[in-house]
Amino acid sequence: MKTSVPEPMEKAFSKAKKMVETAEDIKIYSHIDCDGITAGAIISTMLERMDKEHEVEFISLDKIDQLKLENDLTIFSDLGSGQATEKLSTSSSNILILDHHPSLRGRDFNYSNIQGKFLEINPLFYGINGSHEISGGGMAYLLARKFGYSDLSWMGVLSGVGDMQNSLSGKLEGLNSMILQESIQEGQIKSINDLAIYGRQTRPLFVALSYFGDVHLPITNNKTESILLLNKLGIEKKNKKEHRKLCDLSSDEKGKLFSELVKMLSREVPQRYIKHIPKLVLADSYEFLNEEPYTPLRDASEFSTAVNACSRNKRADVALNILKGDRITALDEMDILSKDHRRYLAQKIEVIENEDMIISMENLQYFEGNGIKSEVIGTIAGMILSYGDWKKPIIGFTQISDENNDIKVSLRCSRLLAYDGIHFGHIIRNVAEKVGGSGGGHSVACGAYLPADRKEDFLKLFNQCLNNKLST
Ligand SMILES: [Mn+2]
Repeated sequence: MKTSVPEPMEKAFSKAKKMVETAEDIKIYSHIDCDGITAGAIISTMLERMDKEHEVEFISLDKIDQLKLENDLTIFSDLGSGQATEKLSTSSSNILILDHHPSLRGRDFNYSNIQGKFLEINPLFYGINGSHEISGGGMAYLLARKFGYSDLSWMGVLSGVGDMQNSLSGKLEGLNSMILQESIQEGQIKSINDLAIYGRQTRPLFVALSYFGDVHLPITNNKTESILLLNKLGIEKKNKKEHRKLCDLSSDEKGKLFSELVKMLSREVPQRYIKHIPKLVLADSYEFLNEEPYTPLRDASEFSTAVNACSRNKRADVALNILKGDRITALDEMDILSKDHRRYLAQKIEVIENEDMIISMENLQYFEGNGIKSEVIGTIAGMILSYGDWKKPIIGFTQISDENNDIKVSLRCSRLLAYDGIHFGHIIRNVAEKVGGSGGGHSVACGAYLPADRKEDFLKLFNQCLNNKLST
């Protein structure tokens, strides 16, 4: 795995730098998710420092085909590789793509028919994996770094975490780790090997523990059991009046909790998964030292959730302002959006759970998300997994939007299934294509779009594909 930028890739970034320097005005289209918004923030901050006229717009992938390019330079960030962006080129508008998703063109594409300048930089062209070695924000940072802005590296780290690039190994690897090191050198981040429990800075520990969901444990969705566990280990629940958070624990206390979680997990999982247990419990955490302790901005993983809360409520602008430094107005707005977001998720999950809406098939389980906003169907699938059978993947369905009754599908599963060698991102792509849709994504978190009437076929095929693949 490469932990420095290969020479030919550096050269491509040098060309990109020139394109930026010579452009009069620049438009940035970036993906509307945590990675894409952070990428947009990096590029926008960079251009602002250079006094370059520019505008950032966050879009979803299906909007790209209809774009009309009017600026000297258009930068596609965290998207553009998987779309026919070369068709948008005109003689007066140059295109720069900084993406990490699979490219339709590849490195040897013949650009001779394209009128303007067209430069696509994609890690896959240089043998670098785009799902765990570098994110869209990472690619944006590699450009900013060419201009000497290594203080933007913390956003490169945030985008890697937001894109779940560290989710399987528990740490940032490859070029992500290079970006992390630069950020540590800048004094912006502290990285520690930590317990893999979400909510380090803001959730009372017993609440955080109750969300442990990769494998169903007695503490899962059970705050009483979580409190009992802490009592048993002699871990204080409060500092004076405040509930303690994971970040308050001593390494001795974390050690006790680690051993206990490993013990509990060993009781629950089939033999062939046992060797993977430590990976479920340990992960590096990234703390932003310039942010206030006990706020969601202090921890990379909580920060990325807050950015997602904005984007899923179509308020990417709020997240952008925070990333660019607003800690006053935008922070209040983000707070409200996050609360609304959590409330919305909790309500939907309660309905699914109370009305027994999880339907089990031989190799998978699914639920009908009728009415759930398509932006959050994945988040809900991930949360609902802990109420179902963790040994099978869970699939959620919902309508794409009020105007479009095609189906959005999201799949989530325990990381144990991925450690066991299953890549659901690949499976869902194949199955979706067979029923006239499209799909893809990570091994444990992926999705697809399907024609409105093909849900049953999709389920049947998917279930068949998994025959003999899961441990029971
Ligand atoms: Mn991305």
